[in-house]
Amino acid sequence: MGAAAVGGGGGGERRAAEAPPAPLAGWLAGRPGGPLRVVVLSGAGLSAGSGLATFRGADGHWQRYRPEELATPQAFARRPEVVWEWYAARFRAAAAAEPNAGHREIARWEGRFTSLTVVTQNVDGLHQRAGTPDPLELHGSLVRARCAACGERLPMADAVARPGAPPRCACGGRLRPDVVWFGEALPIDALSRADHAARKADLFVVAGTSAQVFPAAGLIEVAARAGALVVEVNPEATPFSSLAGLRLAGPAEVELPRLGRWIAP
Ligand code: BV8
Ligand code: ZN
Repeated sequence: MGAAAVGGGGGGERRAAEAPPAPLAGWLAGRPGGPLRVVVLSGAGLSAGSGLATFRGADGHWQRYRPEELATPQAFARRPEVVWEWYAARFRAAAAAEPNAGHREIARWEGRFTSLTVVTQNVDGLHQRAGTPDPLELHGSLVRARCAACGERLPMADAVARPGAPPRCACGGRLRPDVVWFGEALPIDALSRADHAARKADLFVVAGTSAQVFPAAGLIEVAARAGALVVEVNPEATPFSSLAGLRLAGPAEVELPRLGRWIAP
């Protein structure tokens, strides 16, 4: 399916009666009052508007560090202090950040559709702080730490307040962020619920992800093959842009509220 690209909504948010772009208008017209199962897949770009660095952008984390240097179990085994300090700094940045208009718009969609499933690769907890009650966190959460030995979980805020880099669990094991590193399995329950929702989706909104990390990115194809209208919200094109029926080529904090005026007025 060819994507219709609709660029930068800057300032457009004040035009109350802006008509939806053709692919969305036709799609909405074909579903008067029908079931609308909506899935949102979010990535680091959604939190860029909250001041948090993305991974692969010009100022992204991976410009300074290679993923395998920091986001793998091997890196933690080799350089636990460096890895811990990197995540502790990211935790502090996330805790100091506020959800933006993109997170808030997704939270506003709760209860507006037959179903809404929010699937995120983000570990920053901003969806929940914006009011989304139960996002499926495919890559875990930076808001929690867990013991690498016994699996005990605790709030990251408590872990970073303890001495040591990394601090130790009562069992003697090292504490680590409760995130999913490269080569580690995703939480099976969250992944299977996300996969199920993608297969059933009528509308699949992909916001702020470069769609390069799997299996999360594969959900876009699952939804498109199952017949969902894919809407991609991202200033840059991605490897999955060709599956999008509609591209909103601007920042999520502008484009998601714009999309919301069409699908959940
Ligand atoms: C696994 C940890 C198996 C937490 C992260 C298939 C093909 C090829 C490779 C694989 C494959 N399947 C699996 C793999 C291997 C690997 C993988 O995907 N490799 C890729 C890189 C080739 N996957 C794994 O290892 C996964 N595990 O498969 O396990 C298994 C099974 C059983 C038993 C054992 C093992 C685990 C993947 C988890 C990786 N964890 N990090 C952390 O530190 O945060 S990945 C990292 O990338 C982040 O966590 C993030 O969540 C994820 C995705 O990044 P994005 O969110 O997309 O961010 P990015 O910077 O890339 O892009 C930002 C985008 O935003 C850009 O497009 C930009 O244009 C846009 N943007 C910017 N500003 C805005 C904006 N958009 C909107 N608005 C704005 N304002
Ligand atoms: Zn322990």
